[in-house]
Amino acid sequence: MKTSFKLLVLPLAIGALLFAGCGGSDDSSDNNSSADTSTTQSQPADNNANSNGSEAAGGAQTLALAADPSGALAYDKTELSAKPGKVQVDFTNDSPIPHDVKFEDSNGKEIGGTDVITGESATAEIDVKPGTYTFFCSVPGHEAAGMKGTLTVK
Ligand SMILES: [Cu+2]
Repeated sequence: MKTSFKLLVLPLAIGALLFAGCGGSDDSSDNNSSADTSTTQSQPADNNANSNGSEAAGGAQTLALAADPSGALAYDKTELSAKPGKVQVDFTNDSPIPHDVKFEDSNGKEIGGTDVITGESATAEIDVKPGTYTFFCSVPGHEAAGMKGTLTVK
């Protein structure tokens, strides 16, 4: 009785392990594919990230950056990081001082940025490759006062 019980249980246990393993990998691939198709229109969302708002599917990345809300000439971060590709930067300036954020590549060429805003938010879209970029506020004197930082892409 004991022996036959073990013989019965062991294959079941192995089967359960195999099944769990399959289930795990199925889950992760399900997540990936459902992220691509869950929006009502099953187009790649890269170009529609703006109009569709909250759901950033596929490779869309969003970074958040804010100016010091009390009016200091500073961002809340001096370092940002992203993966290569399109990056949406949500910039918030809740202070009474006008600010923007501009991005430059390592050659000093501007690749994108926001308008100068006061007491509101703005969005910049940039397309980046692996490397180091700088960001700064273009309002005169602000970058020199410390409104600047580094965006690392890898
Ligand atoms: Cu500024």
